[in-house]
Amino acid sequence: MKLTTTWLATIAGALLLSCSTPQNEEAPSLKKAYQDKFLIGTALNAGHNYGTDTLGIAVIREHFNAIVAENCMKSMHIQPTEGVFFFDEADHFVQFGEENNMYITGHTLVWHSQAPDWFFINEKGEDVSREVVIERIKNHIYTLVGRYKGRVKGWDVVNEAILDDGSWRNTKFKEIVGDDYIKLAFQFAHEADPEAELYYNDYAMAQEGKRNSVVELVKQLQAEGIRIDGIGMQGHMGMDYPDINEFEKSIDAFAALGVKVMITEMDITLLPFPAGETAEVSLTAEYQEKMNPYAAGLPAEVEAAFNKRYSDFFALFLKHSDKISRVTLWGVTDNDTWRNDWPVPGRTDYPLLFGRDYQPKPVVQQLIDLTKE
Ligand code: 9MR
Repeated sequence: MKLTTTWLATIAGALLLSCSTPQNEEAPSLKKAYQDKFLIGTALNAGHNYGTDTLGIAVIREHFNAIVAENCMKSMHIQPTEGVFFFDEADHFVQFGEENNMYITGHTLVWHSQAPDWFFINEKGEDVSREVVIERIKNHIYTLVGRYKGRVKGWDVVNEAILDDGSWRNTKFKEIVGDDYIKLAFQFAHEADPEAELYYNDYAMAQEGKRNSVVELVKQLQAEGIRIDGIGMQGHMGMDYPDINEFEKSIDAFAALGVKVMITEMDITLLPFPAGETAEVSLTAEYQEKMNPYAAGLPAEVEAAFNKRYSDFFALFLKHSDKISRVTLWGVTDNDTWRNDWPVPGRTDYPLLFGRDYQPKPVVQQLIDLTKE
Protein backbone atom coordinates (compact mmCIF):
# COMPACT_ATOMS: atom_id res chain seq x y z
CA MET A 1 0.00 0.00 0.00
CA LYS A 2 1.23 3.42 -0.93
CA LEU A 3 1.40 5.76 2.07
CA THR A 4 -0.45 8.87 0.96
CA THR A 5 -0.44 12.13 2.92
CA THR A 6 -3.98 11.40 4.10
CA TRP A 7 -2.93 8.02 5.45
CA LEU A 8 0.03 9.54 7.21
CA ALA A 9 -2.22 12.19 8.75
CA THR A 10 -4.66 9.51 9.93
CA ILE A 11 -1.89 7.44 11.51
CA ALA A 12 -0.39 10.51 13.14
CA GLY A 13 -3.85 11.49 14.46
CA ALA A 14 -4.44 8.04 15.91
CA LEU A 15 -1.02 8.06 17.56
CA LEU A 16 -1.69 11.48 19.03
CA LEU A 17 -5.02 10.32 20.40
CA SER A 18 -3.57 7.19 21.96
CA CYS A 19 -0.83 9.27 23.60
CA SER A 20 -3.10 11.99 24.94
CA THR A 21 -5.65 9.51 26.35
CA PRO A 22 -3.93 6.93 28.53
CA GLN A 23 -5.31 3.37 28.23
CA ASN A 24 -8.25 2.67 30.59
CA GLU A 25 -8.93 6.37 30.87
CA GLU A 26 -11.88 7.85 29.00
CA ALA A 27 -11.39 10.79 26.68
CA PRO A 28 -12.17 14.04 28.52
CA SER A 29 -15.82 14.98 28.17
CA LEU A 30 -17.53 18.07 29.56
CA LYS A 31 -20.88 16.39 30.06
CA LYS A 32 -19.32 13.49 31.91
CA ALA A 33 -17.28 15.75 34.16
CA TYR A 34 -20.33 17.85 35.02
CA GLN A 35 -22.90 15.04 35.20
CA ASP A 36 -23.53 15.48 38.92
CA LYS A 37 -23.53 19.28 38.70
CA PHE A 38 -25.69 20.54 35.85
CA LEU A 39 -26.48 19.88 32.21
CA ILE A 40 -23.95 21.10 29.65
CA GLY A 41 -25.67 22.38 26.56
CA THR A 42 -24.98 23.85 23.17
CA ALA A 43 -26.91 25.57 20.39
CA LEU A 44 -27.47 23.65 17.15
CA ASN A 45 -27.36 25.31 13.75
CA ALA A 46 -28.57 24.05 10.36
CA GLY A 47 -25.31 22.13 9.72
CA HIS A 48 -25.90 20.18 12.92
CA ASN A 49 -29.63 19.70 12.44
CA TYR A 50 -29.27 18.43 8.88
CA GLY A 51 -26.20 16.34 9.68
CA THR A 52 -23.83 18.05 7.21
CA ASP A 53 -21.39 19.21 9.90
CA THR A 54 -20.28 15.71 10.84
CA LEU A 55 -17.25 16.86 12.84
CA GLY A 56 -19.40 19.28 14.81
CA ILE A 57 -21.91 16.52 15.53
CA ALA A 58 -19.16 14.28 16.89
CA VAL A 59 -18.16 17.06 19.32
CA ILE A 60 -21.79 17.55 20.39
CA ARG A 61 -22.25 13.84 21.09
CA GLU A 62 -19.03 13.67 23.07
CA HIS A 63 -19.37 16.77 25.23
CA PHE A 64 -22.99 17.93 25.50
CA ASN A 65 -26.18 16.48 26.98
CA ALA A 66 -28.53 19.39 26.29
CA ILE A 67 -29.37 21.20 23.06
CA VAL A 68 -31.21 24.35 22.08
CA ALA A 69 -32.27 25.51 18.62
CA GLU A 70 -30.09 28.48 17.65
CA ASN A 71 -32.46 29.73 14.93
CA CYS A 72 -34.81 27.16 13.44
CA MET A 73 -37.66 27.62 15.91
CA LYS A 74 -37.78 31.41 15.77
CA SER A 75 -41.09 32.68 14.43
CA MET A 76 -39.64 34.24 11.28
CA HIS A 77 -38.12 30.87 10.35
CA ILE A 78 -40.90 28.54 11.40
CA GLN A 79 -43.95 30.66 10.50
CA PRO A 80 -42.78 33.42 8.15
CA THR A 81 -46.30 33.82 6.77
CA GLU A 82 -49.40 33.36 8.84
CA GLY A 83 -50.43 29.71 8.82
CA VAL A 84 -47.44 28.57 6.73
CA PHE A 85 -45.12 26.52 8.93
CA PHE A 86 -41.66 25.20 8.05
CA PHE A 87 -41.03 22.42 10.53
CA ASP A 88 -38.42 20.46 8.65
CA GLU A 89 -35.27 21.72 10.38
CA ALA A 90 -36.91 21.81 13.81
CA ASP A 91 -38.10 18.22 13.32
CA HIS A 92 -34.52 17.14 12.60
CA PHE A 93 -33.29 19.09 15.64
CA VAL A 94 -35.76 17.37 17.98
CA GLN A 95 -35.06 13.96 16.47
CA PHE A 96 -31.32 14.43 16.97
CA GLY A 97 -31.87 15.31 20.62
CA GLU A 98 -34.03 12.27 21.19
CA GLU A 99 -31.68 9.88 19.43
CA ASN A 100 -28.84 11.11 21.60
CA ASN A 101 -30.78 11.27 24.83
CA MET A 102 -30.33 15.02 25.26
CA TYR A 103 -32.40 17.61 27.12
CA ILE A 104 -34.14 19.59 24.39
CA THR A 105 -34.96 23.27 24.78
CA GLY A 106 -37.08 25.20 22.29
CA HIS A 107 -36.04 28.77 21.53
CA THR A 108 -38.07 30.97 21.39
CA LEU A 109 -41.84 31.52 21.31
CA VAL A 110 -42.23 35.28 21.75
CA TRP A 111 -39.34 37.52 20.75
CA HIS A 112 -39.76 41.00 19.32
CA SER A 113 -36.58 40.67 17.26
CA GLN A 114 -37.44 37.96 14.80
CA ALA A 115 -41.21 38.32 14.80
CA PRO A 116 -42.57 38.67 11.28
CA ASP A 117 -44.80 41.68 10.59
CA TRP A 118 -47.88 39.56 9.90
CA PHE A 119 -48.29 39.10 13.67
CA PHE A 120 -49.25 42.75 13.99
CA ILE A 121 -50.82 44.02 10.77
CA ASN A 122 -53.69 43.36 8.38
CA GLU A 123 -53.55 43.13 4.58
CA LYS A 124 -53.63 46.93 4.37
CA GLY A 125 -50.60 47.20 6.60
CA GLU A 126 -52.56 48.65 9.52
CA ASP A 127 -52.12 47.45 13.09
CA VAL A 128 -54.66 44.82 14.05
CA SER A 129 -56.55 44.72 17.36
CA ARG A 130 -55.33 43.32 20.67
CA GLU A 131 -57.69 40.35 20.23
CA VAL A 132 -56.23 39.47 16.83
CA VAL A 133 -52.62 39.60 18.05
CA ILE A 134 -53.52 37.46 21.07
CA GLU A 135 -55.18 34.93 18.76
CA ARG A 136 -52.06 34.85 16.56
CA ILE A 137 -49.73 34.40 19.53
CA LYS A 138 -51.99 31.62 20.78
CA ASN A 139 -52.04 29.83 17.42
CA HIS A 140 -48.28 30.13 17.05
CA ILE A 141 -47.61 28.75 20.51
CA TYR A 142 -50.26 26.03 20.35
CA THR A 143 -48.96 24.82 16.98
CA LEU A 144 -45.28 24.84 17.87
CA VAL A 145 -45.44 23.60 21.46
CA GLY A 146 -48.23 21.18 20.53
CA ARG A 147 -46.17 19.61 17.74
CA TYR A 148 -43.27 18.79 20.06
CA LYS A 149 -45.37 18.04 23.14
CA GLY A 150 -43.54 15.70 25.51
CA ARG A 151 -40.40 15.87 23.34
CA VAL A 152 -39.15 19.43 23.82
CA LYS A 153 -38.73 19.51 27.57
CA GLY A 154 -38.42 23.25 28.11
CA TRP A 155 -39.26 26.42 26.19
CA ASP A 156 -37.81 29.91 26.21
CA VAL A 157 -41.32 31.32 26.21
CA VAL A 158 -40.45 35.02 26.19
CA ASN A 159 -37.08 36.38 25.16
CA GLU A 160 -35.53 39.80 25.92
CA ALA A 161 -38.64 41.69 27.00
CA ILE A 162 -36.89 43.91 29.53
CA LEU A 163 -34.29 46.60 28.93
CA ASP A 164 -31.08 46.97 30.91
CA ASP A 165 -32.48 49.78 33.06
CA GLY A 166 -35.38 47.55 34.04
CA SER A 167 -38.06 49.22 31.95
CA TRP A 168 -40.14 47.01 29.71
CA ARG A 169 -39.07 46.97 26.09
CA ASN A 170 -41.60 48.70 23.93
CA THR A 171 -42.28 45.93 21.46
CA LYS A 172 -45.20 45.55 19.08
CA PHE A 173 -46.44 42.76 21.35
CA LYS A 174 -46.53 45.14 24.31
CA GLU A 175 -47.83 48.06 22.30
CA ILE A 176 -50.83 46.23 20.88
CA VAL A 177 -51.60 43.59 23.52
CA GLY A 178 -50.47 45.44 26.63
CA ASP A 179 -48.30 44.25 29.50
CA ASP A 180 -50.15 40.98 29.88
CA TYR A 181 -48.71 39.61 26.63
CA ILE A 182 -46.01 37.90 28.70
CA LYS A 183 -48.49 36.30 31.02
CA LEU A 184 -50.61 35.15 28.07
CA ALA A 185 -47.60 33.62 26.32
CA PHE A 186 -46.76 31.55 29.41
CA GLN A 187 -50.39 30.57 29.82
CA PHE A 188 -50.71 29.40 26.20
CA ALA A 189 -47.44 27.45 26.38
CA HIS A 190 -48.62 25.70 29.52
CA GLU A 191 -51.97 24.86 27.93
CA ALA A 192 -50.22 23.42 24.87
CA ASP A 193 -47.93 21.17 26.91
CA PRO A 194 -48.71 21.02 30.64
CA GLU A 195 -45.55 18.99 31.30
CA ALA A 196 -43.08 21.34 29.60
CA GLU A 197 -40.84 23.61 31.65
CA LEU A 198 -41.27 27.29 30.82
CA TYR A 199 -38.54 29.92 30.97
CA TYR A 200 -37.98 33.65 30.71
CA ASN A 201 -34.66 34.32 28.90
CA ASP A 202 -32.67 37.56 28.61
CA TYR A 203 -29.18 39.05 28.26
CA ALA A 204 -27.31 41.50 30.52
CA MET A 205 -28.97 39.90 33.53
CA ALA A 206 -26.21 41.13 35.83
CA GLN A 207 -27.47 44.70 35.41
CA GLU A 208 -29.21 45.76 38.58
CA GLY A 209 -32.21 47.33 36.87
CA LYS A 210 -32.85 44.30 34.72
CA ARG A 211 -32.32 41.92 37.64
CA ASN A 212 -34.92 43.74 39.76
CA SER A 213 -37.45 43.91 36.96
CA VAL A 214 -37.09 40.23 36.12
CA VAL A 215 -37.60 39.40 39.80
CA GLU A 216 -40.77 41.54 39.80
CA LEU A 217 -42.02 39.95 36.60
CA VAL A 218 -41.56 36.42 37.93
CA LYS A 219 -43.19 37.30 41.27
CA GLN A 220 -46.14 38.74 39.40
CA LEU A 221 -46.54 35.60 37.28
CA GLN A 222 -46.25 33.40 40.35
CA ALA A 223 -48.83 35.51 42.24
CA GLU A 224 -51.26 35.03 39.36
CA GLY A 225 -50.72 31.29 39.35
CA ILE A 226 -48.93 31.26 35.98
CA ARG A 227 -46.39 28.48 35.52
CA ILE A 228 -42.78 29.60 35.20
CA ASP A 229 -40.01 27.12 35.91
CA GLY A 230 -36.81 28.94 35.23
CA ILE A 231 -34.86 32.00 34.26
CA GLY A 232 -32.31 31.88 31.47
CA MET A 233 -29.36 34.19 32.00
CA GLN A 234 -27.81 34.58 28.56
CA GLY A 235 -24.06 34.46 28.90
CA HIS A 236 -22.95 36.73 26.08
CA MET A 237 -19.87 38.03 27.83
CA GLY A 238 -16.69 39.91 27.19
CA MET A 239 -13.39 40.06 29.04
CA ASP A 240 -14.56 43.03 31.12
CA TYR A 241 -18.30 42.52 31.39
CA PRO A 242 -20.33 41.42 33.18
CA ASP A 243 -18.97 42.00 36.67
CA ILE A 244 -18.82 38.51 38.14
CA ASN A 245 -20.08 39.68 41.54
CA GLU A 246 -23.12 41.31 39.95
CA PHE A 247 -23.70 38.14 37.96
CA GLU A 248 -23.64 36.16 41.21
CA LYS A 249 -26.17 38.53 42.79
CA SER A 250 -28.54 37.77 39.93
CA ILE A 251 -28.08 34.00 40.34
CA ASP A 252 -28.98 34.40 44.02
CA ALA A 253 -31.90 36.75 43.37
CA PHE A 254 -33.42 34.47 40.73
CA ALA A 255 -32.90 31.28 42.72
CA ALA A 256 -34.59 32.93 45.70
CA LEU A 257 -37.80 32.99 43.62
CA GLY A 258 -37.84 29.20 43.75
CA VAL A 259 -37.22 28.78 40.02
CA LYS A 260 -34.32 27.11 38.21
CA VAL A 261 -31.47 29.27 37.03
CA MET A 262 -29.90 28.47 33.67
CA ILE A 263 -26.88 30.00 32.06
CA THR A 264 -27.98 30.11 28.45
CA GLU A 265 -26.17 31.33 25.33
CA MET A 266 -22.68 31.51 26.83
CA ASP A 267 -19.79 32.86 24.77
CA ILE A 268 -16.93 35.20 25.68
CA THR A 269 -15.88 37.57 22.94
CA LEU A 270 -12.25 38.62 22.65
CA LEU A 271 -12.84 41.38 20.15
CA PRO A 272 -13.09 45.10 20.79
CA PHE A 273 -16.67 46.12 21.16
CA PRO A 274 -17.96 49.64 21.38
CA ALA A 275 -21.36 48.98 22.92
CA GLY A 276 -20.64 47.23 26.26
CA GLU A 277 -22.82 44.48 27.69
CA THR A 278 -25.57 43.72 25.23
CA ALA A 279 -26.70 41.09 22.77
CA GLU A 280 -29.03 43.44 20.94
CA VAL A 281 -29.04 41.93 17.45
CA SER A 282 -30.13 45.13 15.75
CA LEU A 283 -26.77 46.79 16.51
CA THR A 284 -24.34 47.07 13.60
CA ALA A 285 -20.97 48.72 12.97
CA GLU A 286 -18.70 48.96 9.95
CA TYR A 287 -15.71 46.68 9.45
CA GLN A 288 -12.33 48.24 10.26
CA GLU A 289 -9.07 46.32 10.47
CA LYS A 290 -8.25 47.62 13.94
CA MET A 291 -11.52 46.07 15.10
CA ASN A 292 -10.28 42.62 14.02
CA PRO A 293 -6.99 42.19 15.90
CA TYR A 294 -6.73 38.39 15.98
CA ALA A 295 -7.44 37.50 12.36
CA ALA A 296 -4.05 35.72 12.13
CA GLY A 297 -4.29 33.92 15.48
CA LEU A 298 -4.61 34.44 19.20
CA PRO A 299 -1.58 35.60 21.23
CA ALA A 300 -0.78 33.24 24.13
CA GLU A 301 -1.42 35.88 26.79
CA VAL A 302 -4.86 36.63 25.39
CA GLU A 303 -5.72 32.94 25.39
CA ALA A 304 -4.50 32.62 28.99
CA ALA A 305 -6.75 35.50 30.05
CA PHE A 306 -9.65 33.91 28.16
CA ASN A 307 -9.07 30.59 29.94
CA LYS A 308 -9.08 32.33 33.29
CA ARG A 309 -12.27 34.20 32.53
CA TYR A 310 -14.10 30.99 31.52
CA SER A 311 -12.70 29.21 34.57
CA ASP A 312 -13.80 32.00 36.91
CA PHE A 313 -17.35 31.79 35.62
CA PHE A 314 -17.48 27.99 35.71
CA ALA A 315 -16.13 28.09 39.26
CA LEU A 316 -19.02 30.42 40.10
CA PHE A 317 -21.49 28.06 38.42
CA LEU A 318 -20.08 25.13 40.39
CA LYS A 319 -20.40 27.12 43.61
CA HIS A 320 -24.09 27.52 42.78
CA SER A 321 -24.69 24.13 41.24
CA ASP A 322 -27.58 23.60 43.65
CA LYS A 323 -29.38 26.47 41.89
CA ILE A 324 -28.17 26.06 38.32
CA SER A 325 -29.77 23.34 36.21
CA ARG A 326 -27.96 23.92 32.89
CA VAL A 327 -25.07 25.82 31.36
CA THR A 328 -25.42 26.18 27.59
CA LEU A 329 -22.78 27.43 25.15
CA TRP A 330 -24.05 29.46 22.19
CA GLY A 331 -22.53 27.21 19.54
CA VAL A 332 -19.90 24.50 19.22
CA THR A 333 -16.82 25.86 17.43
CA ASP A 334 -15.46 29.34 16.75
CA ASN A 335 -16.45 28.76 13.14
CA ASP A 336 -20.12 28.77 14.03
CA THR A 337 -20.39 31.76 16.28
CA TRP A 338 -22.66 34.73 15.58
CA ARG A 339 -19.90 36.81 17.19
CA ASN A 340 -17.84 36.68 13.97
CA ASP A 341 -20.46 38.89 12.36
CA TRP A 342 -21.90 41.00 15.14
CA PRO A 343 -21.90 43.91 15.57
CA VAL A 344 -19.09 44.16 13.00
CA PRO A 345 -19.32 41.70 10.07
CA GLY A 346 -16.43 39.52 8.89
CA ARG A 347 -14.26 39.33 12.02
CA THR A 348 -12.41 36.41 13.60
CA ASP A 349 -13.56 35.80 17.15
CA TYR A 350 -12.75 32.99 19.59
CA PRO A 351 -15.65 32.93 22.08
CA LEU A 352 -16.42 29.20 22.32
CA LEU A 353 -14.80 26.10 23.78
CA PHE A 354 -13.86 24.35 20.53
CA GLY A 355 -11.55 25.75 17.89
CA ARG A 356 -11.99 26.09 14.16
CA ASP A 357 -10.27 22.69 13.90
CA TYR A 358 -13.05 21.13 16.02
CA GLN A 359 -10.55 20.32 18.76
CA PRO A 360 -11.24 21.15 22.41
CA LYS A 361 -9.29 24.24 23.42
CA PRO A 362 -7.00 23.90 26.46
CA VAL A 363 -9.71 25.61 28.51
CA VAL A 364 -11.91 22.52 28.19
CA GLN A 365 -9.51 20.46 30.29
CA GLN A 366 -9.32 23.31 32.80
CA LEU A 367 -13.11 23.37 33.13
CA ILE A 368 -13.11 19.59 33.57
CA ASP A 369 -10.41 19.83 36.25
CA LEU A 370 -12.53 22.36 38.18
CA THR A 371 -15.07 19.63 38.91
CA LYS A 372 -12.40 17.63 40.71
CA GLU A 373 -11.47 20.38 43.16
O1 9MR B 1 -26.96 33.29 17.06
C1 9MR B 1 -28.15 33.77 16.45
C2 9MR B 1 -27.83 34.28 15.06
O2 9MR B 1 -27.39 33.23 14.22
C3 9MR B 1 -29.07 34.95 14.47
O3 9MR B 1 -28.73 35.57 13.24
C4 9MR B 1 -29.62 36.00 15.43
C5 9MR B 1 -30.93 36.56 14.93
O4 9MR B 1 -31.92 35.57 14.89
O5 9MR B 1 -29.87 35.42 16.70
C6 9MR B 1 -28.72 34.87 17.31
O6 9MR B 1 -29.07 34.34 18.58
C7 9MR B 1 -29.58 35.28 19.54
C8 9MR B 1 -30.58 34.54 20.40
O7 9MR B 1 -31.58 33.96 19.60
C9 9MR B 1 -31.20 35.47 21.42
N1 9MR B 1 -30.18 36.13 22.22
C10 9MR B 1 -29.11 36.79 21.47
C11 9MR B 1 -28.49 35.80 20.49
C12 9MR B 1 -27.32 36.43 19.77
O8 9MR B 1 -27.77 37.48 18.98
